[in-house]
Amino acid sequence: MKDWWKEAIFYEIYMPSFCDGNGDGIGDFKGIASKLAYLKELDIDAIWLTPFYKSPKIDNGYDISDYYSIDADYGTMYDFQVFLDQAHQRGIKVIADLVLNHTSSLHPWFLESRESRTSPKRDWYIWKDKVEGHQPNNWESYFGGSAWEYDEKTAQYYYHAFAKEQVDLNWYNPEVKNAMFDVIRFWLDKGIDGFRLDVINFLGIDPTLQNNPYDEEGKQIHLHDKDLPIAFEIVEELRTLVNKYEDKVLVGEVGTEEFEIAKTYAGQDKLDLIFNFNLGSIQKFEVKRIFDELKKMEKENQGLYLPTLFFSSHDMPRHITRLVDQDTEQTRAQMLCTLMLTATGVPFLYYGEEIGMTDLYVDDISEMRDVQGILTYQRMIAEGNSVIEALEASNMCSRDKSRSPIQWNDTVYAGFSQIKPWICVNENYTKINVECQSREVDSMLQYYKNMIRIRKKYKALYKGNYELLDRRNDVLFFIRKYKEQRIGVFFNFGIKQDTLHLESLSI
Ligand SMILES: [Ca+2]
Ligand SMILES: [Ca+2]
Repeated sequence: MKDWWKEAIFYEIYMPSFCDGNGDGIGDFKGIASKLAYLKELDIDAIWLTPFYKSPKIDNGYDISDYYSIDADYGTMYDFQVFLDQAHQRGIKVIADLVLNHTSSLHPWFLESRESRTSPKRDWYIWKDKVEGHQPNNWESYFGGSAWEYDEKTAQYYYHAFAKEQVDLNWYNPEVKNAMFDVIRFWLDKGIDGFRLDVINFLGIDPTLQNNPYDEEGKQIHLHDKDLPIAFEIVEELRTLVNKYEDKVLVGEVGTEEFEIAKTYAGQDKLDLIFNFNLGSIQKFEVKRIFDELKKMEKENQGLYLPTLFFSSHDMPRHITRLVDQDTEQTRAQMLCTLMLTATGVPFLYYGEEIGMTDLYVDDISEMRDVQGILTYQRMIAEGNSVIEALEASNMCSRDKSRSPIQWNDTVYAGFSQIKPWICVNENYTKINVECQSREVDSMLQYYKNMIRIRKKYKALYKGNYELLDRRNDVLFFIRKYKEQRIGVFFNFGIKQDTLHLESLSI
Protein backbone atom coordinates (compact mmCIF):
# COMPACT_ATOMS: atom_id res chain seq x y z
CA MET A 1 0.00 0.00 0.00
CA LYS A 2 1.31 3.42 -0.91
CA ASP A 3 1.94 5.60 2.14
CA TRP A 4 1.24 2.62 4.40
CA TRP A 5 2.99 4.45 7.21
CA LYS A 6 0.20 7.02 7.43
CA GLU A 7 -2.08 4.40 8.96
CA ALA A 8 0.53 2.31 10.73
CA ILE A 9 1.20 1.73 14.39
CA PHE A 10 4.95 1.57 14.93
CA TYR A 11 6.66 -0.32 17.75
CA GLU A 12 10.20 0.52 18.78
CA ILE A 13 12.42 -2.38 19.78
CA TYR A 14 15.57 -1.63 21.67
CA MET A 15 17.73 -4.36 20.09
CA PRO A 16 19.64 -5.72 23.11
CA SER A 17 16.60 -5.80 25.41
CA PHE A 18 13.80 -7.59 23.60
CA CYS A 19 14.62 -11.29 23.56
CA ASP A 20 17.83 -13.28 23.86
CA GLY A 21 17.70 -16.13 21.37
CA ASN A 22 21.09 -17.73 21.99
CA GLY A 23 21.57 -17.50 25.75
CA ASP A 24 24.34 -14.90 25.98
CA GLY A 25 22.30 -12.32 27.88
CA ILE A 26 21.85 -9.94 24.94
CA GLY A 27 18.76 -9.59 22.77
CA ASP A 28 19.20 -10.60 19.13
CA PHE A 29 17.48 -11.25 15.79
CA LYS A 30 16.69 -14.88 16.61
CA GLY A 31 15.00 -13.73 19.80
CA ILE A 32 12.97 -11.01 18.09
CA ALA A 33 11.93 -13.46 15.36
CA SER A 34 10.62 -15.80 18.08
CA LYS A 35 8.37 -13.00 19.37
CA LEU A 36 6.81 -12.01 16.06
CA ALA A 37 3.67 -13.94 16.95
CA TYR A 38 3.33 -11.79 20.07
CA LEU A 39 3.74 -8.59 18.03
CA LYS A 40 1.24 -9.82 15.46
CA GLU A 41 -1.27 -10.54 18.18
CA LEU A 42 -0.71 -7.09 19.65
CA ASP A 43 -1.37 -6.02 16.06
CA ILE A 44 1.31 -3.42 15.50
CA ASP A 45 2.13 -2.75 11.82
CA ALA A 46 5.79 -1.81 11.79
CA ILE A 47 8.88 -2.35 13.90
CA TRP A 48 11.60 0.25 14.38
CA LEU A 49 14.86 -1.47 15.33
CA THR A 50 17.55 0.50 17.13
CA PRO A 51 21.01 0.16 15.46
CA PHE A 52 22.12 -3.43 14.82
CA TYR A 53 25.31 -2.70 12.86
CA LYS A 54 28.77 -3.63 14.04
CA SER A 55 29.67 -1.31 16.90
CA PRO A 56 31.96 -1.05 19.92
CA LYS A 57 28.77 0.16 21.68
CA ILE A 58 30.15 3.13 23.51
CA ASP A 59 26.69 4.58 22.92
CA ASN A 60 24.77 1.32 22.58
CA GLY A 61 25.12 0.96 18.85
CA TYR A 62 24.78 4.62 17.90
CA ASP A 63 28.52 4.45 17.25
CA ILE A 64 28.80 2.32 14.12
CA SER A 65 32.12 0.85 13.02
CA ASP A 66 30.80 -1.02 9.97
CA TYR A 67 27.57 -0.05 8.24
CA TYR A 68 27.53 -3.26 6.21
CA SER A 69 27.69 -5.82 9.03
CA ILE A 70 25.36 -7.10 11.69
CA ASP A 71 26.92 -6.79 15.13
CA ALA A 72 27.85 -10.26 16.37
CA ASP A 73 25.80 -9.67 19.55
CA TYR A 74 22.65 -9.56 17.42
CA GLY A 75 23.47 -12.49 15.13
CA THR A 76 24.50 -12.78 11.50
CA MET A 77 23.31 -11.29 8.22
CA TYR A 78 21.47 -14.56 7.71
CA ASP A 79 19.63 -14.12 11.06
CA PHE A 80 18.71 -10.60 10.03
CA GLN A 81 17.35 -11.76 6.69
CA VAL A 82 15.36 -14.59 8.29
CA PHE A 83 13.86 -12.16 10.78
CA LEU A 84 13.01 -9.63 8.04
CA ASP A 85 11.40 -12.28 5.82
CA GLN A 86 9.36 -13.67 8.71
CA ALA A 87 8.19 -10.20 9.70
CA HIS A 88 7.15 -9.53 6.10
CA GLN A 89 5.33 -12.84 5.92
CA ARG A 90 3.26 -11.71 8.87
CA GLY A 91 2.60 -8.36 7.23
CA ILE A 92 4.86 -6.44 9.59
CA LYS A 93 7.16 -3.78 8.13
CA VAL A 94 10.62 -3.11 9.55
CA ILE A 95 12.53 0.15 9.61
CA ALA A 96 16.19 0.46 10.57
CA ASP A 97 17.83 3.10 12.69
CA LEU A 98 20.59 4.81 10.78
CA VAL A 99 23.26 7.14 12.14
CA LEU A 100 24.54 9.47 9.43
CA ASN A 101 25.94 12.25 11.60
CA HIS A 102 28.90 10.38 13.00
CA THR A 103 30.77 7.10 12.95
CA SER A 104 32.52 5.20 15.69
CA SER A 105 36.09 6.32 16.31
CA LEU A 106 36.98 2.72 15.41
CA HIS A 107 35.41 2.94 11.95
CA PRO A 108 38.13 2.28 9.30
CA TRP A 109 37.32 5.68 7.76
CA PHE A 110 38.26 7.45 10.97
CA LEU A 111 41.29 5.25 11.64
CA GLU A 112 42.54 6.26 8.21
CA SER A 113 41.56 9.89 8.74
CA ARG A 114 43.52 10.28 11.95
CA GLU A 115 46.68 8.71 10.46
CA SER A 116 48.01 11.94 8.96
CA ARG A 117 46.97 15.41 7.90
CA THR A 118 47.33 14.31 4.30
CA SER A 119 45.31 11.11 4.61
CA PRO A 120 42.79 10.68 1.76
CA LYS A 121 40.10 10.39 4.44
CA ARG A 122 41.31 13.41 6.43
CA ASP A 123 38.54 15.64 5.14
CA TRP A 124 35.84 13.03 5.85
CA TYR A 125 35.82 14.32 9.43
CA ILE A 126 36.10 17.76 10.99
CA TRP A 127 39.69 18.53 11.94
CA LYS A 128 40.78 21.95 13.23
CA ASP A 129 43.93 23.56 14.55
CA LYS A 130 44.39 24.87 18.05
CA VAL A 131 43.32 28.47 18.49
CA GLU A 132 45.57 30.30 20.95
CA GLY A 133 46.47 26.99 22.51
CA HIS A 134 42.86 25.97 23.02
CA GLN A 135 39.87 24.33 21.37
CA PRO A 136 38.74 26.03 18.15
CA ASN A 137 35.61 27.40 19.87
CA ASN A 138 33.27 26.94 22.85
CA TRP A 139 31.00 24.25 21.41
CA GLU A 140 29.89 21.69 23.97
CA SER A 141 29.17 18.04 23.42
CA TYR A 142 25.63 16.91 24.16
CA PHE A 143 27.11 14.37 26.56
CA GLY A 144 28.98 17.11 28.47
CA GLY A 145 32.38 18.78 28.13
CA SER A 146 33.98 20.22 25.02
CA ALA A 147 32.91 18.91 21.61
CA TRP A 148 36.56 19.02 20.51
CA GLU A 149 39.00 16.20 21.17
CA TYR A 150 42.70 16.76 20.75
CA ASP A 151 44.56 14.12 18.79
CA GLU A 152 48.28 14.07 19.63
CA LYS A 153 49.39 12.25 16.54
CA THR A 154 48.55 15.04 14.09
CA ALA A 155 48.22 17.85 16.65
CA GLN A 156 44.69 18.82 15.68
CA TYR A 157 41.25 18.66 17.25
CA TYR A 158 38.40 16.60 15.83
CA TYR A 159 34.76 17.46 16.37
CA HIS A 160 32.21 15.23 18.13
CA ALA A 161 28.69 16.42 19.00
CA PHE A 162 28.22 13.40 21.29
CA ALA A 163 30.80 11.09 22.91
CA LYS A 164 34.41 11.46 21.77
CA GLU A 165 34.11 7.94 20.34
CA GLN A 166 31.33 9.22 18.04
CA VAL A 167 33.15 11.34 15.50
CA ASP A 168 31.14 13.77 13.38
CA LEU A 169 31.44 13.29 9.64
CA ASN A 170 32.08 16.21 7.34
CA TRP A 171 28.89 16.34 5.29
CA TYR A 172 30.28 19.14 3.12
CA ASN A 173 32.49 16.49 1.53
CA PRO A 174 30.63 14.80 -1.37
CA GLU A 175 32.62 11.58 -0.83
CA VAL A 176 31.02 11.23 2.60
CA LYS A 177 27.58 11.69 1.11
CA ASN A 178 28.20 9.14 -1.64
CA ALA A 179 29.55 6.60 0.84
CA MET A 180 26.48 6.98 3.06
CA PHE A 181 24.07 6.85 0.15
CA ASP A 182 25.66 3.53 -0.82
CA VAL A 183 24.88 2.30 2.69
CA ILE A 184 21.25 3.34 2.29
CA ARG A 185 20.93 1.54 -1.05
CA PHE A 186 22.49 -1.58 0.44
CA TRP A 187 19.81 -1.90 3.14
CA LEU A 188 16.95 -0.91 0.88
CA ASP A 189 18.07 -3.62 -1.53
CA LYS A 190 17.90 -6.09 1.35
CA GLY A 191 14.25 -5.21 1.79
CA ILE A 192 14.20 -2.86 4.75
CA ASP A 193 11.04 -0.70 4.66
CA GLY A 194 12.63 2.59 5.61
CA PHE A 195 14.81 4.36 8.10
CA ARG A 196 14.63 6.19 11.35
CA LEU A 197 17.34 8.79 10.86
CA ASP A 198 19.24 9.57 14.03
CA VAL A 199 19.93 13.27 14.85
CA ILE A 200 19.35 14.16 11.22
CA ASN A 201 19.45 17.91 11.88
CA PHE A 202 23.05 17.62 13.09
CA LEU A 203 24.53 17.03 9.64
CA GLY A 204 26.96 19.86 9.01
CA ILE A 205 28.22 22.62 11.25
CA ASP A 206 28.67 26.35 10.74
CA PRO A 207 31.99 26.52 8.84
CA THR A 208 32.87 29.87 10.44
CA LEU A 209 32.93 28.12 13.83
CA GLN A 210 31.26 31.01 15.68
CA ASN A 211 30.92 30.50 19.41
CA ASN A 212 27.54 29.36 20.70
CA PRO A 213 25.68 31.76 23.01
CA TYR A 214 24.43 30.88 26.51
CA ASP A 215 21.00 31.21 28.07
CA GLU A 216 20.23 33.01 31.35
CA GLU A 217 21.07 29.91 33.37
CA GLY A 218 24.45 29.61 31.68
CA LYS A 219 23.41 26.65 29.55
CA GLN A 220 24.80 26.63 26.06
CA ILE A 221 22.38 27.30 23.22
CA HIS A 222 23.28 25.08 20.28
CA LEU A 223 22.89 27.73 17.62
CA HIS A 224 25.77 27.10 15.23
CA ASP A 225 26.28 23.34 15.42
CA LYS A 226 22.95 22.12 14.02
CA ASP A 227 20.03 22.98 11.70
CA LEU A 228 22.41 24.29 9.03
CA PRO A 229 21.14 24.67 5.43
CA ILE A 230 23.21 21.64 4.43
CA ALA A 231 21.09 19.37 6.65
CA PHE A 232 18.02 20.35 4.64
CA GLU A 233 19.83 19.84 1.36
CA ILE A 234 20.92 16.34 2.36
CA VAL A 235 17.40 15.49 3.52
CA GLU A 236 16.06 16.43 0.09
CA GLU A 237 18.69 14.36 -1.66
CA LEU A 238 17.90 11.44 0.62
CA ARG A 239 14.25 11.74 -0.36
CA THR A 240 15.13 11.61 -4.04
CA LEU A 241 17.25 8.54 -3.47
CA VAL A 242 14.64 6.69 -1.42
CA ASN A 243 11.88 7.57 -3.88
CA LYS A 244 13.58 5.29 -6.40
CA TYR A 245 12.23 2.44 -4.27
CA GLU A 246 8.59 1.71 -3.59
CA ASP A 247 6.78 2.32 -0.32
CA LYS A 248 9.72 3.29 1.85
CA VAL A 249 9.38 5.61 4.80
CA LEU A 250 11.80 8.15 6.23
CA VAL A 251 11.36 9.13 9.85
CA GLY A 252 13.60 11.82 11.24
CA GLU A 253 14.84 12.32 14.73
CA VAL A 254 15.24 16.07 14.79
CA GLY A 255 17.04 16.92 17.98
CA THR A 256 14.96 19.88 19.14
CA GLU A 257 11.93 20.44 21.30
CA GLU A 258 10.86 23.36 19.14
CA PHE A 259 8.16 22.10 16.88
CA GLU A 260 8.59 25.06 14.51
CA ILE A 261 12.12 23.87 13.70
CA ALA A 262 11.32 20.17 13.65
CA LYS A 263 8.44 20.54 11.21
CA THR A 264 10.64 22.20 8.60
CA TYR A 265 12.23 18.79 7.98
CA ALA A 266 8.92 17.15 7.09
CA GLY A 267 7.05 17.37 3.84
CA GLN A 268 6.65 15.91 0.40
CA ASP A 269 10.23 16.45 -0.74
CA LYS A 270 11.68 15.79 2.66
CA LEU A 271 10.99 13.35 5.50
CA ASP A 272 7.65 11.58 5.84
CA LEU A 273 7.59 11.85 9.61
CA ILE A 274 9.50 13.60 12.32
CA PHE A 275 9.42 12.95 16.03
CA ASN A 276 7.41 15.57 17.88
CA PHE A 277 9.46 15.96 21.01
CA ASN A 278 7.39 19.01 21.89
CA LEU A 279 4.68 16.58 22.97
CA GLY A 280 6.57 13.30 23.31
CA SER A 281 9.16 14.39 25.83
CA ILE A 282 7.06 16.53 28.18
CA GLN A 283 8.58 16.27 31.63
CA LYS A 284 5.48 16.37 33.76
CA PHE A 285 1.84 15.68 33.26
CA GLU A 286 -0.23 18.76 32.48
CA VAL A 287 -3.51 18.61 30.59
CA LYS A 288 -3.15 22.17 29.30
CA ARG A 289 0.34 21.50 27.97
CA ILE A 290 -0.73 18.32 26.17
CA PHE A 291 -3.68 20.15 24.66
CA ASP A 292 -1.56 23.14 23.62
CA GLU A 293 0.96 20.90 21.87
CA LEU A 294 -1.76 18.94 20.05
CA LYS A 295 -3.35 22.19 18.99
CA LYS A 296 -0.02 23.61 17.84
CA MET A 297 0.69 20.51 15.75
CA GLU A 298 -2.73 20.65 14.19
CA LYS A 299 -2.35 24.32 13.33
CA GLU A 300 1.21 24.15 12.06
CA ASN A 301 0.77 20.96 10.04
CA GLN A 302 -2.39 22.25 8.37
CA GLY A 303 -3.35 18.73 7.41
CA LEU A 304 -0.26 18.53 5.16
CA TYR A 305 1.67 16.05 7.20
CA LEU A 306 1.08 13.88 10.19
CA PRO A 307 2.66 14.32 13.59
CA THR A 308 4.07 11.36 15.51
CA LEU A 309 2.47 10.31 18.79
CA PHE A 310 4.62 8.83 21.52
CA PHE A 311 5.56 9.44 25.13
CA SER A 312 8.46 7.00 25.52
CA SER A 313 11.62 6.03 23.66
CA HIS A 314 15.10 4.63 24.32
CA ASP A 315 16.36 8.17 24.96
CA MET A 316 13.88 9.25 27.61
CA PRO A 317 12.48 7.89 30.86
CA ARG A 318 9.45 5.64 30.49
CA HIS A 319 6.28 7.71 30.57
CA ILE A 320 4.61 5.45 33.12
CA THR A 321 7.22 6.65 35.62
CA ARG A 322 7.49 10.16 34.22
CA LEU A 323 3.88 11.17 33.71
CA VAL A 324 1.81 8.85 35.84
CA ASP A 325 1.64 9.06 39.61
CA GLN A 326 0.63 6.41 42.12
CA ASP A 327 -2.99 7.49 42.59
CA THR A 328 -3.96 7.56 38.97
CA GLU A 329 -1.64 4.79 37.83
CA GLN A 330 -3.74 2.51 35.62
CA THR A 331 -6.25 5.11 34.51
CA ARG A 332 -3.89 7.83 33.33
CA ALA A 333 -1.58 5.36 31.62
CA GLN A 334 -4.58 3.95 29.78
CA MET A 335 -5.75 7.42 28.82
CA LEU A 336 -2.33 8.28 27.39
CA CYS A 337 -2.48 5.03 25.42
CA THR A 338 -5.90 6.05 24.12
CA LEU A 339 -4.58 9.48 23.19
CA MET A 340 -1.69 8.02 21.17
CA LEU A 341 -4.05 5.68 19.35
CA THR A 342 -6.89 8.06 18.61
CA ALA A 343 -5.43 11.54 18.09
CA THR A 344 -4.35 12.63 14.61
CA GLY A 345 -0.91 11.22 13.96
CA VAL A 346 1.23 8.12 13.72
CA PRO A 347 1.70 6.26 17.03
CA PHE A 348 5.13 4.99 18.02
CA LEU A 349 4.85 2.59 20.94
CA TYR A 350 7.96 1.72 22.91
CA TYR A 351 8.57 -1.92 23.80
CA GLY A 352 7.21 -2.80 27.24
CA GLU A 353 4.89 0.17 27.56
CA GLU A 354 2.03 -2.13 26.63
CA ILE A 355 2.52 -3.89 29.98
CA GLY A 356 3.21 -0.68 31.89
CA MET A 357 6.93 -1.17 32.42
CA THR A 358 8.57 1.38 34.71
CA ASP A 359 12.01 2.99 34.93
CA LEU A 360 15.07 1.06 36.03
CA TYR A 361 17.32 2.52 38.72
CA VAL A 362 20.68 0.94 39.46
CA ASP A 363 22.15 0.89 42.97
CA ASP A 364 25.78 0.53 41.96
CA ILE A 365 27.71 2.34 39.25
CA SER A 366 29.05 -1.01 38.01
CA GLU A 367 25.48 -1.80 36.85
CA MET A 368 25.24 1.45 34.85
CA ARG A 369 25.43 0.90 31.09
CA ASP A 370 24.59 4.25 29.53
CA VAL A 371 27.56 6.40 28.55
CA GLN A 372 25.64 9.52 29.57
CA GLY A 373 25.08 8.09 33.07
CA ILE A 374 28.68 6.90 33.43
CA LEU A 375 30.16 10.22 32.28
CA THR A 376 27.94 12.08 34.74
CA TYR A 377 29.05 9.82 37.58
CA GLN A 378 32.74 10.34 36.75
CA ARG A 379 32.29 14.10 36.52
CA MET A 380 30.42 14.25 39.84
CA ILE A 381 33.14 12.23 41.60
CA ALA A 382 35.88 14.38 40.04
CA GLU A 383 34.08 17.47 41.32
CA GLY A 384 34.26 16.08 44.86
CA ASN A 385 30.69 14.78 45.33
CA SER A 386 29.93 11.65 47.35
CA VAL A 387 29.29 8.26 45.74
CA ILE A 388 25.63 8.52 46.72
CA GLU A 389 25.25 11.96 45.16
CA ALA A 390 27.09 10.91 42.02
CA LEU A 391 24.97 7.79 41.67
CA GLU A 392 21.78 9.74 42.11
CA ALA A 393 22.77 12.33 39.49
CA SER A 394 23.85 9.57 37.16
CA ASN A 395 20.56 7.67 37.60
CA MET A 396 18.69 10.90 36.92
CA CYS A 397 20.20 11.46 33.50
CA SER A 398 20.90 7.83 32.58
CA ARG A 399 19.02 6.40 29.64
CA ASP A 400 19.30 2.93 31.19
CA LYS A 401 15.98 3.74 32.85
CA SER A 402 13.97 2.76 29.81
CA ARG A 403 16.32 0.10 28.45
CA SER A 404 15.86 -2.84 30.79
CA PRO A 405 14.80 -6.20 29.31
CA ILE A 406 11.15 -6.62 28.49
CA GLN A 407 9.43 -8.68 31.17
CA TRP A 408 7.99 -11.77 29.49
CA ASN A 409 7.15 -13.79 32.60
CA ASP A 410 7.97 -14.24 36.28
CA THR A 411 10.78 -16.76 35.88
CA VAL A 412 14.38 -15.78 36.56
CA TYR A 413 15.55 -12.81 34.36
CA ALA A 414 11.91 -12.29 33.42
CA GLY A 415 12.05 -14.91 30.68
CA PHE A 416 14.28 -12.61 28.63
CA SER A 417 17.38 -14.77 28.87
CA GLN A 418 18.76 -17.90 30.53
CA ILE A 419 21.69 -16.03 32.03
CA LYS A 420 22.24 -12.65 33.69
CA PRO A 421 21.37 -10.08 31.01
CA TRP A 422 23.68 -7.27 29.87
CA ILE A 423 21.59 -4.82 31.91
CA CYS A 424 19.58 -5.38 35.11
CA VAL A 425 16.02 -6.65 34.92
CA ASN A 426 13.60 -4.36 36.76
CA GLU A 427 12.80 -6.09 40.04
CA ASN A 428 9.05 -5.60 39.53
CA TYR A 429 9.07 -8.28 36.81
CA THR A 430 7.27 -10.80 39.02
CA LYS A 431 4.24 -8.49 39.06
CA ILE A 432 4.56 -6.72 35.72
CA ASN A 433 5.00 -9.19 32.87
CA VAL A 434 3.45 -10.27 29.59
CA GLU A 435 2.42 -13.72 30.74
CA CYS A 436 0.34 -12.64 33.73
CA GLN A 437 -1.19 -9.74 31.82
CA SER A 438 -2.25 -12.07 29.04
CA ARG A 439 -4.39 -13.90 31.59
CA GLU A 440 -5.93 -10.89 33.33
CA VAL A 441 -8.87 -9.34 31.53
CA ASP A 442 -8.34 -5.82 32.85
CA SER A 443 -4.56 -5.63 32.47
CA MET A 444 -2.62 -2.91 30.68
CA LEU A 445 -1.76 -5.35 27.90
CA GLN A 446 -5.43 -6.11 27.24
CA TYR A 447 -6.16 -2.40 27.27
CA TYR A 448 -3.51 -1.74 24.59
CA LYS A 449 -4.85 -4.63 22.51
CA ASN A 450 -8.39 -3.35 22.78
CA MET A 451 -7.41 0.20 21.86
CA ILE A 452 -5.45 -1.02 18.85
CA ARG A 453 -8.47 -3.05 17.79
CA ILE A 454 -10.77 -0.04 18.17
CA ARG A 455 -8.41 2.23 16.24
CA LYS A 456 -8.25 -0.22 13.36
CA LYS A 457 -12.00 -0.64 13.28
CA TYR A 458 -12.81 3.02 12.60
CA LYS A 459 -11.34 4.89 9.66
CA ALA A 460 -12.07 8.19 11.40
CA LEU A 461 -9.46 7.18 13.99
CA TYR A 462 -6.64 6.58 11.51
CA LYS A 463 -7.65 8.62 8.49
CA GLY A 464 -9.90 11.33 9.84
CA ASN A 465 -9.26 15.00 10.40
CA TYR A 466 -10.14 16.87 13.54
CA GLU A 467 -13.55 18.37 13.28
CA LEU A 468 -12.99 19.67 16.74
CA LEU A 469 -10.12 19.71 19.21
CA ASP A 470 -10.80 21.45 22.48
CA ARG A 471 -10.43 21.48 26.24
CA ARG A 472 -12.58 22.42 29.23
CA ASN A 473 -10.50 22.42 32.41
CA ASP A 474 -9.19 18.87 32.82
CA VAL A 475 -11.30 17.48 30.01
CA LEU A 476 -9.57 17.22 26.65
CA PHE A 477 -11.66 16.12 23.71
CA PHE A 478 -11.73 15.84 19.98
CA ILE A 479 -13.96 14.68 17.20
CA ARG A 480 -12.38 13.05 14.17
CA LYS A 481 -14.25 12.74 10.92
CA TYR A 482 -13.74 10.64 7.84
CA LYS A 483 -16.45 10.85 5.19
CA GLU A 484 -19.69 10.07 7.03
CA GLN A 485 -17.95 8.65 10.08
CA ARG A 486 -17.46 10.83 13.16
CA ILE A 487 -15.85 9.63 16.36
CA GLY A 488 -15.64 11.70 19.51
CA VAL A 489 -13.00 10.92 22.13
CA PHE A 490 -13.26 12.53 25.56
CA PHE A 491 -10.54 12.41 28.19
CA ASN A 492 -11.33 13.46 31.71
CA PHE A 493 -7.87 13.75 33.23
CA GLY A 494 -9.31 15.31 36.38
CA ILE A 495 -10.24 13.47 39.55
CA LYS A 496 -13.87 14.64 39.58
CA GLN A 497 -16.70 13.55 37.37
CA ASP A 498 -17.59 16.19 34.81
CA THR A 499 -20.46 16.73 32.40
CA LEU A 500 -20.09 18.07 28.88
CA HIS A 501 -23.18 18.81 26.84
CA LEU A 502 -22.62 17.95 23.24
CA GLU A 503 -24.90 20.83 22.20
CA SER A 504 -22.54 23.26 23.90
CA LEU A 505 -19.63 22.22 21.70
CA SER A 506 -19.05 24.39 18.70
CA ILE A 507 -19.60 21.87 15.93
CA1 LIG B 1 21.80 -13.17 22.41
CA1 LIG C 1 27.29 17.00 12.87
